[in-house]
Amino acid sequence: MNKRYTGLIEHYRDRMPVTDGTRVISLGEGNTPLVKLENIPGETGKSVDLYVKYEGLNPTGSFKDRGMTMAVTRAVAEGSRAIICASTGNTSAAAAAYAARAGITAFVLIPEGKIALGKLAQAMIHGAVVIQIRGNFDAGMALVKEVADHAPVTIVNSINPYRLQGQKTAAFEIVDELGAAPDFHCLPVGNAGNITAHWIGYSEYAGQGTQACAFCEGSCKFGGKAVNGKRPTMVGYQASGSAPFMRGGMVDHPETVATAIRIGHPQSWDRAWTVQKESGGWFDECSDEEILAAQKLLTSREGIFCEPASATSVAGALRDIRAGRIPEGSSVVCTLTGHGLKDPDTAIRQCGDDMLTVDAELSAVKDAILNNMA
Ligand code: AN7
Repeated sequence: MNKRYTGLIEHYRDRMPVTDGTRVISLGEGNTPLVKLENIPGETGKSVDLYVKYEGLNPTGSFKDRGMTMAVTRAVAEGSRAIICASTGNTSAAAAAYAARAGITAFVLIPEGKIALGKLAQAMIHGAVVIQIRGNFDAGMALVKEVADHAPVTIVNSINPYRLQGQKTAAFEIVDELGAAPDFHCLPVGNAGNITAHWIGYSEYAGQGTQACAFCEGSCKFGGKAVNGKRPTMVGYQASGSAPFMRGGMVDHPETVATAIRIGHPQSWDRAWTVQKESGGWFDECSDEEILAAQKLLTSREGIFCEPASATSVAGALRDIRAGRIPEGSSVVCTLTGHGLKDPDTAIRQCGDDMLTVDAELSAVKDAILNNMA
């Protein structure tokens, strides 16, 4: 039977916190491609099956749509007229779009001058009330938590537990496609909500509880039957200038070219350590140079354009594959959390003056071609 795909809540309805009458706020999010890399693995000199989950192909261009469809659906069901978030950019883009769809107001707090151009454009064009603060994401997050006690607004940052319930579906999709969880799942880590959500999803599909889940008391509250007992080793990579999980404590002045993960006070700190312990995984860090090199490698060798923060997962995974920490023969999934078009400035800056300008004449264009054949 031909059934239209109408988003992840409908697709995984029996595993989601909705009831029959719930009005679902969806833009058709989820169901993103799991692309097997063909050219990059060979460069490591090791044999691995390396996949990327291309979350940039969600409706607003990042994985945040998975959490936002669930959080906004619940906010509307509970009668909320306004949502609020602090954001490094992608959460604000998703909040703005889903609020527009629902007919409610989105307030977004963003760090002045530190969000990528595409994300700012999204928040503005969808009609969110954009509040730039003279401070970073962590300061914005603290303010959002405070102001929610003084105004009728629902917080849709990932401290809202429904966000992670939406985001857990990315793990379901991977198991549905591969038949079982991969050996390793690598993600970029900022607030650590997404690595937690993936572990919740893998655990639910494995028929196991996890202490990382706000709803889970030994077994999943929304869970249907177990699908496959295998769970992956979870690996989280941070940008070196914003790596509290490597420093063992909060970082007060985070810096990185990957502005999406310019976060020093992760909101899911305890949960992420639980994920690390339960899965037997680890955290590591990548320099800005490694992150940008991985972004360039994915675009130029595989045709896949992700934003810098997303490339952190591949930068880290390639290093751990080369070093053997991820052993040969493993299956590895790296989440590419956001689309490259989110941050055109950084992409163009990466390429320097890699452009030819010639006269509008046949001979000039012909020369440009013949002088530049691979
Ligand atoms: C592309 O938008 O926190 O570890 O405010 O946009 O779940 O925080 C973004 C986070 C990775 C980190 N990749 O995920 C926000 C925000 C991209 C992101 C992360 C973010 P978490």
